[in-house]
This record gives sequence, structure tokens and C-alpha cells, in this order.
Amino acid sequence: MKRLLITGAAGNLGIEMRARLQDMADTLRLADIGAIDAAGPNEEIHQCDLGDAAAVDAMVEGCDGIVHLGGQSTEASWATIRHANFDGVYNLYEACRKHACNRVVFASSNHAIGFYRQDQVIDNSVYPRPDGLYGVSKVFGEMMASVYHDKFGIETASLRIGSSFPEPRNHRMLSTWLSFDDLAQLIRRIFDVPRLGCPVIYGASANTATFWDNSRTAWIGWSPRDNAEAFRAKIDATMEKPAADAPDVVYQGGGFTADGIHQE
Ligand code: NAI
Ligand code: 15L
Repeated sequence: MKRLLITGAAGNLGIEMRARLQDMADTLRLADIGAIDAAGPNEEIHQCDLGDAAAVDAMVEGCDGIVHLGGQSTEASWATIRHANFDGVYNLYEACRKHACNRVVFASSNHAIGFYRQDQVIDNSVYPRPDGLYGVSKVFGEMMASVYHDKFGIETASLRIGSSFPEPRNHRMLSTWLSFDDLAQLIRRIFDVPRLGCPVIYGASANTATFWDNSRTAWIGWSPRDNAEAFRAKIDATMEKPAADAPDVVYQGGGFTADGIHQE
């Protein structure tokens, strides 16, 4: 690739992916509304509000691929979610269409399906069950990916990321954890396959305890290596196990399912 755009480059995953995906393109264009660390030799910094259509158009121009990590990453008010995740995703796909940028990784979330129960194993054929406005915005993003694929041939992998942190933070994350290295490998595979289409892929490491079945997208050739089980003893020792009827134990989306509608 000549130029790969990473949005949300100032965020948790943006910083980690910037470090791991350097060699994927001649130039990495790093974009965020917030401050980004100074550009390295093959990097460009692009300050951009995803809700600003003209700015997003300029951000996408000249890029061959996008890793879209930018946006509101937790539950928030409708105004915040609408701006960053609805308007932002619309602006992004319109810019892709205009500038023939044809391959996108969309950071969706497990909160698109958060109301499935933890005692169910689901694959990517299930009907979405979002657990809040944030989850609805991720379903919207997956549907925008579908429309822009079917109408215009823009290929997107929507990653329903579980919990991507340095290590799992609680008992639920023993099932949902995605290591940064496994995420980077998945992104590489998505840009390597000759034909991508528009798959939905669950973003979790090779955790022994899992809610998600990726067998329908095995053709991507992604083999996650890490396993949250390595942290179980530490979590058991340092955290009280939640009650059997706590949202964090019952639902795949955990505590998000018990959250209300944020007013501001
Ligand atoms: P983060 O909140 O650390 O990073 C998001 C970045 O987007 C921030 O740097 C923020 O400044 C930027 N941003 C927010 N609103 C913006 C706007 N209007 N215009 C431009 N940039 C804006 O989140 P994180 O953890 O890095 O997640 C990255 C993506 O992955 C997000 O889309 C999130 O929803 C998704 N995801 C992350 C998970 C995780 O466990 N880290 C789990 C599931 C999904
Ligand atoms: C997400 O979608 C969030 O971006 C992240 O901060 C975590 O809350 C994660 O889901 C999770 O469900 O653990």
C-alpha cells in the first residue's frame, strides 16, 4: 500500500496499532481530533473531526486503505454518539466512495450484540442485539459497510472487538479479551486477502472461555495466539467474582446492558 490511514490514532488502540503496522504502507496517515505524538519518518499527522464532512474528505483523499478506530468508544449521549459515530461513519464512507478508497477495517464492538447471554456461543449470522446507543452506532457502521460494499464495491471487515487492553481487567474479559498483537495480525490478514467482501469478525484472542465462533470467517486465515486464561489466576486472586445474576456475568456486553440512556 502507498498510504494507510489510521483514525483514532491518539486513542488506546490507535497508539498500539501505529506501533505495530508501520511496515504496511509507504506512508501511515495518522488522524484524530485529539493531539497525536509527532510524526516519524514515514508518517503524516492529520487533525480531523469525524463529524466535519469536508475535513474527513481531505483526510481520506490519497489513501488506499483505512483502519477506522476513531469515534466515541463507550456509551454517551445521543449528541456525542451521533456526531462521532453516525455522522462520522457516513462522512468516512462518502469520502471512500469519492476517492476510491476500497478497503476498510471498521472497529465495531461486542456491544452490537451485547444482549446475547454469556451462556450462548454466537457466530456472525445472528441478528444484532445492541446494548445501548453506542452499540446501535456500531450496528449502523456495520450496515453502512454493507451498503457501500453492495452498491460501490468498497470492502470492509467489521471487527466486533471484545475488550482490547494490555490484559483482561475482570472475569468477563477472560472471554472477551483481544491482545494488541492478535488485533494487529488480524488487520494484516484483512489487507492481505485478495478478496475481502464485507465480513463481520469477532475480535477476541484464542481465549479458552469464549462466546464467539469465527468459523464462518476462517478463510481470512487469522490465528490468534494469545489466551486470556494466562491471567485467570491473577484475576481470581485480585477480584471478587460478581454475583451469578450480575450483568457482567449474564450478558456478553456486561455492564453496558445495565446502563441507562445518557442525557449529556
Ligand atoms: P479510544 O477512546 O481510546 O480512542 C478513540 C479515539 O477516537 C480517541 O483518540 C478520540 O480522540 C477519537 N475521536 C473521538 N471522537 C472523535 C471525532 N469526533 N473525530 C475524530 N476523532 C475522534 O478508544 P479505543 O479503545 O482506542 O478504541 C478504538 C475503536 O475500537 C473505537 O471505535 C471503539 O469503539 C472500538 N472498540 C474498542 C474496544 C476496546 O476494548 N479497546 C472494544 C470494542 C470496540
Ligand atoms: C468497547 O466497545 C469499549 O470501547 C471498550 O472500552 C470496552 O468497554 C469494551 O467494549 C468491553 O466491552 O470490554
